[in-house]
Amino acid sequence: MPSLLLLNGPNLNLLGTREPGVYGSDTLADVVALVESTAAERGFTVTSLQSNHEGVLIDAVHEARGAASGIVINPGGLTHTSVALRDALTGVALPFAEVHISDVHARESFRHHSYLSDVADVVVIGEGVPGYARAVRELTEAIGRA
Ligand code: CA2
Repeated sequence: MPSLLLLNGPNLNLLGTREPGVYGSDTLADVVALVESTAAERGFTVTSLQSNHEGVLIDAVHEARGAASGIVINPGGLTHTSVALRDALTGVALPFAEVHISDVHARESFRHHSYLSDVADVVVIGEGVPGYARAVRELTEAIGRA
């Protein structure tokens, strides 16, 4: 069965514990369950990783080559800083979806730029945790068309 890699970046392990006004009350476990069930409807399995470390996320992107058909990633704050994560994603040339729970464009100006969006196949911003399900649906559609 084809598979997706779900990556969540720094601080997303805190989901559901703080800042419910910004990120809602769902936990990271809820995110993983939603992505797994949405992917299963499309015939995909999911491997999931959350890390607070840029290099761990980059290694996971590299290891996805040959193992996954696509990547769903919420890079957290690395969205706004990491050329290295962008290079990893373009380097493996797997289709990927960038997800942000909050509406980054309605927040501080330093959150308005993403190093990933212009090379992402799918971008979902500001739809809360349900945005991960849309990302899976659109990414699996794109993989099916490729
Ligand atoms: O909206 C998103 O999903 C973000 O990627 C979340 C990042 C933030 O740096 C981006 O600008 C937008 C932060 C993730 C931190 O998540 C927390 C969740 C609950 C409590 C504290 C942090």
